[in-house]
Amino acid sequence: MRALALILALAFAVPAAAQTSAPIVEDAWVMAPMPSATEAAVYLSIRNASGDRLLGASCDCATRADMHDMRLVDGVMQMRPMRYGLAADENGALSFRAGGAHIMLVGLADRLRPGDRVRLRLTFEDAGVVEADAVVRRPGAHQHH
Ligand SMILES: [Cu+2]
Repeated sequence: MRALALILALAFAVPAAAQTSAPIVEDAWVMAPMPSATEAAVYLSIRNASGDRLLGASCDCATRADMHDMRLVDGVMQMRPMRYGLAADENGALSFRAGGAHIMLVGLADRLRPGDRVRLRLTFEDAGVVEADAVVRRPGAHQHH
């Protein structure tokens, strides 16, 4: 009986251990858009030690959540679409920082004002859906520490 209990304990321990390596979303924030804007950029970092791939994102606050990169073209920063499917970098992290890659909320349902919160759903290949709240902030109000 004791051996059986041990086997059962081990059998249940494995999925629990796998869950602890699920990606963790940190410092999620939305850059407050202009009043007439229909899009807003989200920045966040994802601790992603297992190298899980980010397959997509969504928010009830917008029609779509696309992924964009920034690129300097003839001295002007331009956004260009990125494909989902990114895995973690060599440090186990995925970063979307102001001035760089971001998740673009397209087709905002309501005007977003500083202090508002939106709930993001990030879909990973292994971990499935991971939810995170993002606070709306003015550009420049976010001090990185
Ligand atoms: Cu964008």
